[in-house]
Amino acid sequence: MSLLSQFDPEMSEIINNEINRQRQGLEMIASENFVSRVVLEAMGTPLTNKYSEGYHGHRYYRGNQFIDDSESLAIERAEKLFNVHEGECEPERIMKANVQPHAGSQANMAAYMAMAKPGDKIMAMDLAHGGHLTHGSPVNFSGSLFNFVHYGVEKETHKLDMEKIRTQAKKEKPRIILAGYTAYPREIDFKAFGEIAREVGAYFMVDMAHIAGLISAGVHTDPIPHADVITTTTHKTLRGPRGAMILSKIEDRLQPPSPLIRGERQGGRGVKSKNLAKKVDFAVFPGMQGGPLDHIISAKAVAFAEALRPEFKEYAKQIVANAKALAESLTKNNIDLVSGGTDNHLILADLTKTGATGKEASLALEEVDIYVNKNMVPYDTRKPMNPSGIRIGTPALTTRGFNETEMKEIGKMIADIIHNINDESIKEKTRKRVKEMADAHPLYDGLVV
Ligand code: DSN
Repeated sequence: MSLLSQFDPEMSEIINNEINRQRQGLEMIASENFVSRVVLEAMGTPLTNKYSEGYHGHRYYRGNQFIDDSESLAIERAEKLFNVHEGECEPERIMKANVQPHAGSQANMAAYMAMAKPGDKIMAMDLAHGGHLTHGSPVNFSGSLFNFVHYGVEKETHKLDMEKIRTQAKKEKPRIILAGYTAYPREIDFKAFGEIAREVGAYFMVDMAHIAGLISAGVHTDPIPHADVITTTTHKTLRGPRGAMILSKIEDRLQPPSPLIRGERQGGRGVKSKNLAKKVDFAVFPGMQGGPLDHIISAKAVAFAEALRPEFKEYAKQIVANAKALAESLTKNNIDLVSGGTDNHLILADLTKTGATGKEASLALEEVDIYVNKNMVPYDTRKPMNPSGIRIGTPALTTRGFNETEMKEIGKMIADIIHNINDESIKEKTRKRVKEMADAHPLYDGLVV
């Protein structure tokens, strides 16, 4: 029996229930994944006990010699993984990692604060077209503090038209142009974005949270040469612990007049240098966060070590191969896909023609232990809480070892449920098959807490 189950059987039972839910179902939420046992182990250590505000060699509290080692190792591995360097190398790859952000939202907030001041204009993708809450939604800090203008995908193709984005950027003259999305199934042209940003005198920021693992493995175009600041969560395709990190160019192309960074709100203290990475560091701490989550930072380092191994490249390739197989099967089974398919790890299905809404479909799929999320589709006529689409992803099942043949079968099962949303016999049959498939790919074998 674990110590936890002896001390707190009530919580132990809840956690074990969740572990079993993850084991027994098909996890197809595009932003979710399963960390390895070694990452799990690293997350649960006494490193959680330490306060370590500041950075290596500049901490506010004593006793941080090993925390310095852990954070430095995480930074070193992050920089190796994305092939960036703090010193001598091609200028477009001179970047520095900050591994302290607790989550993607904090990473984005710090990035905005490092490059802009409240009220400045930021141009990003519309949430309804695949953007993120922190990309300027009015209900989020980003939309309240900054003046966001949004671009979207084309009505016919559901793809980005870079010429239209160029025209809009020239008209809007934003301080930051942001690319990187939560529900865009296509390759992003980072080079074109970078050129546009330079043409209009804007910073180019990338939020690569969804595709970081694909980028690190060379399965998606690399934003590094083009972007000034890149944020990412660490728990999606990167398959690390829940958290985030930021890669920042050391050279600040535009030297922004940010009051926070200039220190006007910090009693005259702050970062006045032309070093953008230092401004980002300052925006994370003390700008945004207090003590870093040191146990999570150590687990990020472990996950980066895993992602540096050759098998991770195979994993990333398989994520995309699985998504393509799934897309093909859904299409064959009369489910419309936004943009007609996928280049990455996710698929956005437009269910309008099926008669089911995204909410109904996600609930029906949950009944058979397949987990997806309801999602707006571009130009959706429905509301966010009951939109027309669902988003489906392959990173988690690929971690469990699912292949293209199984993805094709899963595509048919998903389509059958959606086309027969109230048919209990189909649900019963599907539930059984889901269990067989899940059992064939054991997860956290033997783990009980
Ligand atoms: N919630 C994440 C997603 O599902 O895309 C983004 O933060």
